[in-house]
Amino acid sequence: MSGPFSYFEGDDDAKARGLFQLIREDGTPVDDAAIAGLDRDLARRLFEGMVRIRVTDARMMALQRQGRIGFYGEAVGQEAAIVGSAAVTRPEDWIVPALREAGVGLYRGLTLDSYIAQIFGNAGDPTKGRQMPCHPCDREHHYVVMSSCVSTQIPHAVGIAMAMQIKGDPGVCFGYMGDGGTSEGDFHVALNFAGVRKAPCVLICQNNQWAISTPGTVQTAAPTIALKGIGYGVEALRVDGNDVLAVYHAVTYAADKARRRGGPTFLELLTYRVSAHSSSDDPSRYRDEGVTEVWKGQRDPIRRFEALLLARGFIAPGEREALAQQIEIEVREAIARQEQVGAPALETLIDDVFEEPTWLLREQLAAIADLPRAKNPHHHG
Ligand SMILES: Cc1ncc(C[n+]2csc(CCOP(=O)(O)OP(=O)(O)O)c2C)c(N)n1
Ligand SMILES: [Mg+2]
Repeated sequence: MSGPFSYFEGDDDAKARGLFQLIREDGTPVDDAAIAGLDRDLARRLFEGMVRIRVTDARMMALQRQGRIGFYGEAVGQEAAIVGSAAVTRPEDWIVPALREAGVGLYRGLTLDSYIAQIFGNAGDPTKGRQMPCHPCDREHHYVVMSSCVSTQIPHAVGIAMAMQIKGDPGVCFGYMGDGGTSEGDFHVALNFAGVRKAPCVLICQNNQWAISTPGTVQTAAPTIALKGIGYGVEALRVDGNDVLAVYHAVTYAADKARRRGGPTFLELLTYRVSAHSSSDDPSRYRDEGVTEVWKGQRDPIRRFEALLLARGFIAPGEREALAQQIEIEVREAIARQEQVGAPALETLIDDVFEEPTWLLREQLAAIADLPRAKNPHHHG
């Protein structure tokens, strides 16, 4: 094999230190032949998925600044890593997200209404208002709610994959993490189990180079995050996470292997957290925002793919703007609907603890029933 795809035939070290890329920063292909067969419908779906995340995030952040929701975490600049991997998943697979993968859920069928209901913590929230905003879940589409504790998602993902293996379930489990997550003990336990048990999982690290205010340079002494997989006998790939086609092909390689029960793969998708960590953060306090501007501008993943699609005639000039406008209408309509929905019924507070609420829970519920309630059920002071 020649061209960029020969990367997959490299030795372990070369794959974990290299950087698989199909589209250059300016939108030109690294190798014309390598993307000659690009499917127009797939390309348009990837593009649409990325624009959807960008528009939704901007709208929700505005809502937070207006005081209408308590908290929000954006994924600006990471859309290629999110959508490029989401597009590989199949309905039978399970997804265990970390902080910034709501776009994977949306791509798989999580509705905007359910996503926004969770952020409001209203009666339509499948988690009954018990989680912070930005913890969506979708049982129907096998999208597990994010566990807030960094890195706990990885043993969850590997454990689900092991269960699928034992039960003879044909799917694959996709587990996500951030660069910060790879410094926690759970990461090492999970990778070890994945390697030993050949768990059918695809473990994806979105290396956005920041863990709140901790930069990648002090996160690890390993030359790359991908290299950490090798010690556990897990094949590791390092990919340009702002190149949606590179992500799509690398994750396809990993998922195909897991579907053949050929073992797990650990992917480092190199990207950048262009936004603040969350609506509670101000990154100008701890980093050079001049660097951010570079990632926000010339390295923007949507701009890069848009240039390629325009050159191929897969989208028309102005189509991105029209698409963004259409999505913004959908998001605004979903917000308008969900903002009207009231808080979850007070009785739901004691659901799901025991099969039948105990006398103690019922007594506590009765004791709080007459207390005044906040108008906005999810307003974090
Ligand atoms: C065990 C644990 N420690 C600390 C935190 C607080 N915290 C939330 S997100 C975060 C950083 C996560 O960084 P990374 O894994 O790189 O993900 P990113 O935010 O960049 O997507 C920290 C320290 C937490 N949620 N859980
Ligand atoms: Mg990070």
